[in-house]
Amino acid sequence: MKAARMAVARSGGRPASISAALDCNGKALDLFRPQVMGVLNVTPDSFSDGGDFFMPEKAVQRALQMEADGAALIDIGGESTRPGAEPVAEQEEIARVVPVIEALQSRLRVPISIDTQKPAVMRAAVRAGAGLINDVNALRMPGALQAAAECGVPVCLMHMQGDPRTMQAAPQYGDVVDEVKAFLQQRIEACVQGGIARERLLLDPGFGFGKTVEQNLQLLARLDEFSHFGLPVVVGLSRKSMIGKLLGLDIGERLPASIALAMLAVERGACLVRSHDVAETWQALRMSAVLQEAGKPAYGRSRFSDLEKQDG
Ligand code: 7PM
Repeated sequence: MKAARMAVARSGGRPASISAALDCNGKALDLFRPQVMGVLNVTPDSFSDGGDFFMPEKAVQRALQMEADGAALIDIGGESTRPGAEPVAEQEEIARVVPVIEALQSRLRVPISIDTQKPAVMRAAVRAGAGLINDVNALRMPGALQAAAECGVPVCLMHMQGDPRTMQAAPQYGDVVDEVKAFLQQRIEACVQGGIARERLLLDPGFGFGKTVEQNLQLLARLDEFSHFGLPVVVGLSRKSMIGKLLGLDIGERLPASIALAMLAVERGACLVRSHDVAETWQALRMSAVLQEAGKPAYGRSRFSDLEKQDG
């Protein structure tokens, strides 16, 4: 499947939405309706799973469960990007992710994304079967853009101000939405210049990566503006600290607000939602898809007959 795609449709005053299937190293990522990207941390220090899934076999079981729960993509990360986190050595990161990708590649129908900033990890992961590069650093590490171009898989470009060690110290912007858009525009241009087709790019405003709560809220309130690039918009809001700060909730208490934020993002044009809680998030997004479909002329509905059949 070539990246023949992209009907950017405007309907009924809603933000532009993307209709596309992306070729991820031979596996299709269906973006015809909002989808869930399931988070699989393979770090010993991961904030949300306490390292429970650091054992390869546990990680494999968790990924298969996420696929069964409705994930369209499994995002594997071997380096914590937690604010204040120390970088992980390249060989250590490869040793964490590659065995898990190799074990999963033939057992998963859905593609795997590799959450990394490092060119050597990108190459090793894609060789092992990963089908998408999810880089919170938007391919700014030396050699990363060339590595991604040579890997030939789609790339999610995320905005981050500063680096994970220091980014939450004192984030500063003029207009945060305008600056994040300008950054992504520059990165799109750098990618196209470097041999990555525009059609292979996805965009993410990077909630929580060098942003205050107020700046995160601005980005979500105006998320529809990111659809104007005509590329799929990805969001990661699951369990993030803005929920804790706004509502006074600990990490284990943030699922309802995470689902609400996922829905609000989809309403504003997001088509891929990164989540730790796949079953719950997918249930919510399916309702969004059903309602979206109900607003279309009757002849356009057949595509969603499978959604109706899953009832029960
Ligand atoms: C601590 C704080 C640990 C935050 C991990 C995180 C995103 C991502 C992450 C995102 C994309 C998390 C984050 N967040 N990739 N990777 N977008 N594309 O909440 O927002 O898992 S790490």
